[in-house]
Amino acid sequence: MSQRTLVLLKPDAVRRGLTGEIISRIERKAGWQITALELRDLDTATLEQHYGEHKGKPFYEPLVAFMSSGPVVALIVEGERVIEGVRALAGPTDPIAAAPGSIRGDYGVIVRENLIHASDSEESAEREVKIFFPGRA
Ligand code: RTP
Ligand code: MG
Repeated sequence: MSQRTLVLLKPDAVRRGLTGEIISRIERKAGWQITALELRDLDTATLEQHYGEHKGKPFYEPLVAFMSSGPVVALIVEGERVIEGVRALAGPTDPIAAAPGSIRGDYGVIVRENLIHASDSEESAEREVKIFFPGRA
């Protein structure tokens, strides 16, 4: 089933020069297409919308501070089972628990600075595409 997903390469990925490497892994998957790609700074209002489900949790404030600490690369990726697929490429939230070979497992150490966000369901994907690329809604 063809789907679309919203991917963010977080400020740590941009600062460390890992965006090309991460985008390459996504591009190499058969049949997936990057249909939007933009480097941008995120303001607090955008992050409140995006991470609203985590508001009130202890990691929320430091997460918003981290996500506004530098530019991110926002992408829409489309293709077969791409929602589950990009999350599989990313690995679990905690990079130390993520298997080597996954993006977080290969490059991450800190839970917050885990390099990549990818939508976790079709509902999240549609909601997040509207936040980052309103013209594609
Ligand atoms: P994401 O939403 O960024 O794709 O990541 P995820 O689904 O794997 O993780 P989620 O539970 O939605 O958490 C969102 C982001 O918050 C940071 N986080 N820090 N205990 C902590 O310090 C903690 N827990 C989560 C991570 O950056 C995580 O990706
Ligand atoms: Mg999440």
